[in-house]
Amino acid sequence: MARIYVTREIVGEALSCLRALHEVEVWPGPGSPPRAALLAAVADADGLLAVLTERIDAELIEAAPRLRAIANYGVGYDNIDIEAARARGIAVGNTPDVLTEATADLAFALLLACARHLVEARAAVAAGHWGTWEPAGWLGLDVHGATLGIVGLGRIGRAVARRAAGFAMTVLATRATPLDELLERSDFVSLHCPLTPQTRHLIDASALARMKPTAILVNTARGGIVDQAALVEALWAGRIAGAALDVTDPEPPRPGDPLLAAPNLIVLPHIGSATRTARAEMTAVAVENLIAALDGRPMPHAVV
Ligand code: 8YV
Repeated sequence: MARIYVTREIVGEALSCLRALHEVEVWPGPGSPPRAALLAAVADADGLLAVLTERIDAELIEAAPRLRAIANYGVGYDNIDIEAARARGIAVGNTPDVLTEATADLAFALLLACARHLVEARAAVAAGHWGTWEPAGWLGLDVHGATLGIVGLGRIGRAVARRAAGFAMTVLATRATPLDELLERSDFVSLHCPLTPQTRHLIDASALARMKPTAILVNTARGGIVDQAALVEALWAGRIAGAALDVTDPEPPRPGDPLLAAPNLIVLPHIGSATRTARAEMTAVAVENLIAALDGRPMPHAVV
């Protein structure tokens, strides 16, 4: 029987399968375990089930001499020092596929909401500012027939492209179209690449300057892909028409972060995979990864 530390209460039945086989401790919350508690908890752990808010770095790996398996609860794993895990022979797995459609749904919801001012319009109604029907009120952008640029045509990017086909959109993707050209031609730009040293601040001031002044940026990937200071400036200057972010850097933004005051911006609290089904399936995949690795088998969804 191995000892497994789970850094959050997670949804779904699958955790009971893990409990049947191993000794499982779950951080009770609220929020994530403080760093000191996490370092203490992994000291005698063989397996770790972590979410993106936990920094699994060389220090943590060193503090966990028995650790053999890390199951990340998510498809992105930029919170993990993969090289440090590899050097120690620790298996690392993620939860792809099961959250693809939920995340693509949210990307499209953000695109539509930003294009048609849904958030501001709803707030105006709630505040009693719906005077009368206005011919020139709340004018937004056409989504149907527009050009969508997808940065990162992986599983989620392709799922967004499938939705775009239903709206008769022209889809450009970084696989076939150079980024500069994609930014210049797109009415909507949606980010779906992982956060790596190469993609950090991929969307910086010069990238934003290439976008059409009528264009909208959607980010459901990782906050660090966008240079947020440059985005705030571009929004205030009207260099792009709007942005819709499910992810920020850091998460949440600190109180008083200029991002929160920027115009034509929607910010959501990282809910791309937040459907009951996706989250329960993520639990199942993370548990399968752990059980396999602790049993000496390859993880079904291994990244190391
Ligand atoms: C997860 C995500 O909810 O899968 C990812 O990479 O960003 C989200 O969908 C998150 O990672 C939970 O750890």
